[in-house]
Amino acid sequence: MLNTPASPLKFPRLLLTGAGGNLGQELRPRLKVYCDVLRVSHRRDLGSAAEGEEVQIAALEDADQMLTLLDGVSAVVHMGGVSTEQPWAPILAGNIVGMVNLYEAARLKGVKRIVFASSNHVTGFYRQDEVVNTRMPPKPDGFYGLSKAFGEDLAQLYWDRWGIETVSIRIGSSFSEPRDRRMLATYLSYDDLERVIVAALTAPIVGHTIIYGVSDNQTIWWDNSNAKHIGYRPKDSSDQFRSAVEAKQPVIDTKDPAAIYQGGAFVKASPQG
Ligand code: 15L
Repeated sequence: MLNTPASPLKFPRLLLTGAGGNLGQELRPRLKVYCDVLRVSHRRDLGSAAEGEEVQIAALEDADQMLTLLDGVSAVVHMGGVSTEQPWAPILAGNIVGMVNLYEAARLKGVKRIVFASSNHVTGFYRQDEVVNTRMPPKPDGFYGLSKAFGEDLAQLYWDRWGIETVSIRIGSSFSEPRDRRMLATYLSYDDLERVIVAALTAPIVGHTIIYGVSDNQTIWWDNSNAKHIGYRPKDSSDQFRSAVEAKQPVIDTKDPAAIYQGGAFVKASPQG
């Protein structure tokens, strides 16, 4: 966790969706410092509220629950929804219907800033020998990446039409450490995850901005130069893990699609589970 003093911009009530997921659990204690009240939500029980928290159970595909969830909220960090390749039905419910419900609720309740956990899998079918910037067309590597591309387009629509601002963060691989050779390029430390989210929440003007959530790794496939106005400066890197990862995985099969494309194993995952 960052040793951050009180944020210059403190939200009266910040909503964190998907608070029970892997990254949601990591962010829950970290985001508290940036708001007076942190409302945490998930589709299942989250336990009792800590000091300064409100716990609210809500399913993304339930429009009424989402409307209640957004009531009185100043900004949203949307980590909810399906976060891996899965059959179409759960992706449709969580990432398509759920996104529409979230943005409709934001419009009806007057919420003006959303930070959307998009994914690098929006561009997973670019090759690992290409550097992709945020204005290049999407090349999703499965239903999951496709649903995140939809989420970004939806965010653009709600900005153009209703002035709701979004930063879509195409998160790389946010774990405690990189797990394989691919993640040496895609790694996002938890502290840098917090940094990019806080920058996205607090940048004064964002419209709809797309940014890759990635640490300052030696090898990198993503160019964030179109998103410099967000003010995100990664401070961590996968480099300290490089020799251990390379020793664990000394050989790469360069004919394997997982080694050719940026999405890694996602490009081969069966959408039917
Ligand atoms: C993602 O979008 C997933 O949510 C996460 O589980 C990782 O697999 C990550 O991408 C990745 O690309 O490593």
